[in-house]
Amino acid sequence: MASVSRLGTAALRSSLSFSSISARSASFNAARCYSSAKSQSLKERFAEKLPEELEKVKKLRKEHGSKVIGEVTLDQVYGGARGIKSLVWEGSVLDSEEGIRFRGKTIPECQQVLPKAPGGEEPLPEGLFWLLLTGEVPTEQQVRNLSSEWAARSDVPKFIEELIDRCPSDLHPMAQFSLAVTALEHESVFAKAYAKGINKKEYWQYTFEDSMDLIAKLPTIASKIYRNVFKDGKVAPVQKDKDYGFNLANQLGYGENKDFVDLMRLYLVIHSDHEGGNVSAHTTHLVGSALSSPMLSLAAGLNGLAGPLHGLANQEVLNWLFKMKKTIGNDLSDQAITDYLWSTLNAGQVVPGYGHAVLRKTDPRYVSQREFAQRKLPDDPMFKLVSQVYKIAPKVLTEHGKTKNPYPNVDAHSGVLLQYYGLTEASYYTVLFGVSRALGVLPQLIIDRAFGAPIERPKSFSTAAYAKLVGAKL
Ligand code: CMX
Repeated sequence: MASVSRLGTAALRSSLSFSSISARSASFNAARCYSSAKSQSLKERFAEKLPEELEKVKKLRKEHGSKVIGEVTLDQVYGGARGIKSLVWEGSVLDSEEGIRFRGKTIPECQQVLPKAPGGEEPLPEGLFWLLLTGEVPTEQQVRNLSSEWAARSDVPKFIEELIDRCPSDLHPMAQFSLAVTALEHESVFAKAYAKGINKKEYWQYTFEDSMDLIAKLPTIASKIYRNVFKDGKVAPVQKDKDYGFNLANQLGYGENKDFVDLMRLYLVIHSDHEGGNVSAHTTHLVGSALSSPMLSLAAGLNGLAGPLHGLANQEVLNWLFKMKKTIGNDLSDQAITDYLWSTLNAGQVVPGYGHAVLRKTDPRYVSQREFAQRKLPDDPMFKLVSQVYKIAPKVLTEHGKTKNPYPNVDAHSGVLLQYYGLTEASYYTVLFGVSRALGVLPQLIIDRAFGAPIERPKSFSTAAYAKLVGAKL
């Protein structure tokens, strides 16, 4: 509802008494002027829908709040909480057979209905962000306005650039990324307003502003890290009339290549959200539940994404493929690949890019990247290698008999696409995943604050206490 949004803006303005906030008002005003275009802004649309969404939850809880929705076994408790229903995540739901749906839409459906850049073939991440936050497909105009708004908010404080400059080049890019996002706390309007004292009902509005600022600044921060560690340290300025995916590609240094720009758009869309239980999403949500700012919450999530069993797997996949190539040379025969897979498994290591905690089929995010490769780089030798592994690995992993899902996940494919376009530095890949993940976890953080989600606090027991609970003697 526009009136809620106006109220929020007024409340926001009245709280802008800190010097660091007022220094940013120019960027806020710039952002506001884009949303004053005829179509409703994202914040206005979210505010308008909010009372209805709150009412749905209230009704559901009033009528069914005491219903039992599952049981928990001791094995689940010791098994990483697999399958325990205990989180609310509005943006996406993951089906073990079908894969991810963003607000009910599959990846191919999103590719079809979300607005594209002029001349572009892939959906714009701006549209996905809108969809995740509101549940609605935005108009072309709304997406263009969002591109402009993010570009208008993109300036990165000088001290953040200096902080990145001071990092040793052998500090992992994900550690640099997390450090820079943490330091953006300095810009958090949520943290400043909270310190001053605000009504709970306004939390989401400050969370929204922080999330928009944060997302807007990520391409420059991510590119600064890339250019510092691997190139000449120089980063192109954000082009204010261009979309988010273009700017990320361009700031990395690959804006000239139209296909790479489109790949970035696709990449940002498909890596964004994978429901709430994965480490990066859950961590962001958990830390946010303590009312830590979006900056601190996202940074915590990024630290989880940096683990090799999660987002870092895309780096691991590429390194693993190169090691394989070194061992088997040009022999891509079924036998050579089978032998290499077994050598990995017999060494007690996981096959990176394969398996999933929820999925039991090939990840549709893998499929969309494979289809991109089939269209754009069908003869690339690394793509051929990835395809050959896809043919063999599920059989070997099934025979190995441990993993519940012998099929590839998103990380099994992303690296070879980036390699093809010249972005060969595998240790950087998870940073791109992190930029995308922000687009998925921040909408939920805004929703959490709008819904008044409480601080999260599941119950733990010691082994002795569990034994007592199940009537066992140890
Ligand atoms: N290679 C070898 N063994 C595997 C395996 C793989 N790719 N995937 C699972 N297993 C093993 C597990 O290590 C586990 O072994 P133990 O019983 O000895 O501990 C067993 O199979 C059962 O695991 P699971 O229930 O099938 O899988 P989990 O839910 O525990 O773990 C995941 C899921 C993704 C961590 C795991 O499949 C894995 O380590 N895959 C490789 C790393 C990877 O690709 N991660 C990226 C996931 C996507 C993302 O988050 O970005």
